[in-house]
Amino acid sequence: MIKAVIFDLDGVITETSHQHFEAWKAIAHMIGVEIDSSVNESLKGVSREESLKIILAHGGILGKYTEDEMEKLSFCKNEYYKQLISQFTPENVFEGVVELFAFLRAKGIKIAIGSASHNAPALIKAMALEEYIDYIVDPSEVKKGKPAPDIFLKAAEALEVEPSECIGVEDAIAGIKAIKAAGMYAIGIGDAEVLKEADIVFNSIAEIDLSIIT
Ligand code: B16
Ligand code: MG
Repeated sequence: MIKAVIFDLDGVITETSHQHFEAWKAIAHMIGVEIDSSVNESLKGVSREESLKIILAHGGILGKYTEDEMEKLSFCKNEYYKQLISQFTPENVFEGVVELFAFLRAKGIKIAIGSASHNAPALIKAMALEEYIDYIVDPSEVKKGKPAPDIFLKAAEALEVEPSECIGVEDAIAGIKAIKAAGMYAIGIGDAEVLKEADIVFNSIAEIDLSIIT
């Protein structure tokens, strides 16, 4: 019996990958690295620190910067990203999300956010979704990011449910791997070819077949 659904945020509830990309592109350009949308794909679901390392490796300059310098670059990226998402409103919520949340609430199924983003609470608030959410995982409280299962296991623990009683919803390969490693049922949102490790894939959240959940 399903007792909780744990949702990724970026790419599942709203689209922030464009804003993450714009912010990383600007920082990368500043240090002489150009990134395209294929690099952006590899950043989805990956922590800020790991994302910077992927960009530096892409530019062939991994190891050039000290930990301190990398922290400053990540800080600058986040400041720019925060500016870009400062205009987010309930209009930015993907179609079908509010209806799905209301359906889960009515069924007594708990809802958590299992995002790698430290900006998730601010976005949930800006999009007026707080009333539906029982728990938001703080990524700084878990040891390993996606594809490790930690974020999803933390959500299950906080909601006091077993992993086998949870469904995870993700748009990134790293996220699907994390859900499966946590021992949960994985719903992928996006391309079935890309998310082939998911138990089932839908094009969008609005297309989820609710009979899977109940
Ligand atoms: P922040 P998700 C992830 O969110 C993004 O997909 C990824 O691009 C980003 O680097 C990561 O959050 C960390 O975000 O810099 O805001 O802490 O897909 O796990 O919701
Ligand atoms: Mg995502």
